[in-house]
Amino acid sequence: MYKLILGNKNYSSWSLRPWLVMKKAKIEFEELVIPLYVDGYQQALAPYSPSGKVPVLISDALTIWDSLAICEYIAEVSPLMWPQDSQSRALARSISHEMHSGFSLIRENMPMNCRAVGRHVSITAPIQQEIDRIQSIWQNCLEENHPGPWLFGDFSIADAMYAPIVSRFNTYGVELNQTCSKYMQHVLNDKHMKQWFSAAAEELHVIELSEVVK
Ligand SMILES: N[C@@H](CCC(=O)N[C@@H](CS)C(=O)NCC(=O)O)C(=O)O
Repeated sequence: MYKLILGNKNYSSWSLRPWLVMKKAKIEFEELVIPLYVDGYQQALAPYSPSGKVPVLISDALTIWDSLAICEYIAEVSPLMWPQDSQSRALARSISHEMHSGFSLIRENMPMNCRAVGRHVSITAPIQQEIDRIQSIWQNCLEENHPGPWLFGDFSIADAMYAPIVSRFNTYGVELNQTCSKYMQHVLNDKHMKQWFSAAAEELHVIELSEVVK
């Protein structure tokens, strides 16, 4: 049995990614949510997480940390989680790694806050550049893999990597072109995303830093 250690569903964007991949791969797992940035959270994480961060996947003697490493492990168990064609797979990996290692301004200035809508932050030119880059990534994938509905036709890890961005764009009312808005709506209406959002809405913890509007 797998056990996935997560942060608050409302705020933990890294946790959402492997959770969604495991749901789509139809893998059964137990969840443990450890509320972050409350007294004692580091001690609560310590027995599970070698890095002191979430997410972590535990299976018997195996411990895997870091969102993308967990997604890659799931793709070994369930190969349909990456596109089947090698060129598409390479592109899906490129955009997933670009997400994993980049977009620091969006991350910093537009924290994921699943239950919040109608929030506003000032979109500086460098933030807009990151938004434009994401829009162009989505646009290229969606045109290439028309009619979708996911970035590569069927769901892949790339969609999971960008799912928290969809949530952020929804929270902060980021306007996108028609193709990308349609993709956003598809992700927001996905049954597993809705499950995550419902659980996030029921959480009581508030991380003040993620509630600040700049
Ligand atoms: N590169 C890591 C980032 C993990 C990460 O930063 N997780 C945050 C929550 S979203 C965390 O555990 N924060 C707690 C802390 O830094 O003390 C991944 O992809 O999993």
